[in-house]
Amino acid sequence: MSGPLSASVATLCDQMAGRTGPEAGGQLRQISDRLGEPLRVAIAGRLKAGKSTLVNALIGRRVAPTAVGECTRVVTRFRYGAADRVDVVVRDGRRHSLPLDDDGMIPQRLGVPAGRVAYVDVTLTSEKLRDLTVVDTPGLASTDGTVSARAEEAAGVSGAPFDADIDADSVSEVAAAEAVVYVFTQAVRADDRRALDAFRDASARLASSPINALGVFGKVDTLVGGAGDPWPVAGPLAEQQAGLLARTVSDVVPVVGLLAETAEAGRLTDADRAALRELAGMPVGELRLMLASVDLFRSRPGPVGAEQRERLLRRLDLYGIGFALAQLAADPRLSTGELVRRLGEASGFPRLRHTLDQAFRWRADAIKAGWALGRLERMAGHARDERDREALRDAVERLLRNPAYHRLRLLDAAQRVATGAVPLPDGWEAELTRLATSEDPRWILRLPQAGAEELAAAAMAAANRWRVYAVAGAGPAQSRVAQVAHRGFHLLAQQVRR
Ligand SMILES: Nc1nc2c(ncn2[C@@H]2O[C@H](COP(=O)(O)OP(=O)(O)OP(=O)(O)O)[C@@H](O)[C@H]2O)c(=O)[nH]1
Ligand SMILES: [Mg+2]
Repeated sequence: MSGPLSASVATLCDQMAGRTGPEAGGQLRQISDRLGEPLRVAIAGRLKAGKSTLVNALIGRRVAPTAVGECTRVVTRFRYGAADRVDVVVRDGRRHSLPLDDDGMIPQRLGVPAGRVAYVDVTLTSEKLRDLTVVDTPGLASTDGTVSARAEEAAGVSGAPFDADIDADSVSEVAAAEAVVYVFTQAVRADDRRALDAFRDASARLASSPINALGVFGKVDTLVGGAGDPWPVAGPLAEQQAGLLARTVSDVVPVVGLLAETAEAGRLTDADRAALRELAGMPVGELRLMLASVDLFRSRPGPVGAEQRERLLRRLDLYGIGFALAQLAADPRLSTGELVRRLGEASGFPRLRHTLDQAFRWRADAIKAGWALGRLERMAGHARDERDREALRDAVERLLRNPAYHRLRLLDAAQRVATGAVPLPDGWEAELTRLATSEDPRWILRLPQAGAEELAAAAMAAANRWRVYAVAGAGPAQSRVAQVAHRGFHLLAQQVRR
């Protein structure tokens, strides 16, 4: 399922692999294999931020342990496969296979001390993984915790905010991700920002930037007390956070991860619905008391037993329970399926999914092709055999002459602008970002109704503006960016005329 850019780089790698020496050939085949895989997204964030819960929601199955007291200690990769299977990859490269446990989850005991595990490789038959590989990571330590010197050396980074016992193999497994979702709760703190910066340095294949990083404001249901509606607070807060993090993430999406997991993984049963229905029949004043706190929910007299109440708390927490009760009070005949659908909507997850699709999956092709070209360029510089080096250099140059590859240059330019490395006036920056991150000319040019002729004219006008800016505008860095944008709009004009 790879896009046109990665496909042509893969073809190139395969062709070259037949012509170069065995060492370069092996590396080329590795790059090519990797290009055929789905985009990898790493989920990062502080301890107990709700990362694994979100991973389960993305997979659509509850496979990653999230219970109280169970923290993720090793990097875990979830990818699509023909059968469910858990492979523990040990630091020496050996693999031990394990079955999922009785609940269909990764067993807590891996049979190998966590310190010897490089990462856990989980393949699942989940359809949702067909075009997205998800990497769950251990919680980031506060900024004083750093990777061991050995790990830093291996990953070529320093000051990455992992716990000291995270080893080099885990770090490089995270570093293999092309995109990052950073989960935080409450307001972003200064050390969150440092942690995210360091994580991106350790992880992003492209230079780190808003192009391949997304923020998730998690557990928003805990922002307000009891079963109160968090959204009036969560929305504006997330927007503020997005402003603060504009140079780091493309957007900040608020979610109730727990509800997303429950809805996406189908964890609510008819029996749960029946229990909720009974609770919904209680006198309003009594219900209000019950939903005021977790302790009160457990201890107030009422129709549903203690065990069932715990079940509901674990799946919905107070906001979810209150939301479900309100739905059932308004329509007592609501089916379990419809209730789950509404809970999913209330979790904010659909927006996260949509943003992931927009922001990452569409860019996946360019992100991966860019990564592969970077690898090829490095090989062209370092391959042992002189002839291999030359052949690789030629091949990369030929590829880059293809107009389609201009998108990589655009993405690179947009990234430098988005991170603040090359400052541009606001309007110009926004226009460049639209051009680099979309293929919809109407959206790029902000002419939703326009026909081909009008779009072509607007693209040419934009191309000219950028050319003028490149010549007369600002410093040399801006000028280089402007030239890339100029050519991009020129190509866009040709594309809409065709
Ligand atoms: N109320 C509420 N609880 C949540 C939410 N998301 C996760 N939790 C709970 O928070 C606890 C921690 O969640 P995890 O998903 O394990 O967090 P994590 O970031 O993976 O934790 P570590 O791997 O230990 O760093 C679990 O008990 C979850 O059920 C949420 O949106 N709302
Ligand atoms: Mg976890």
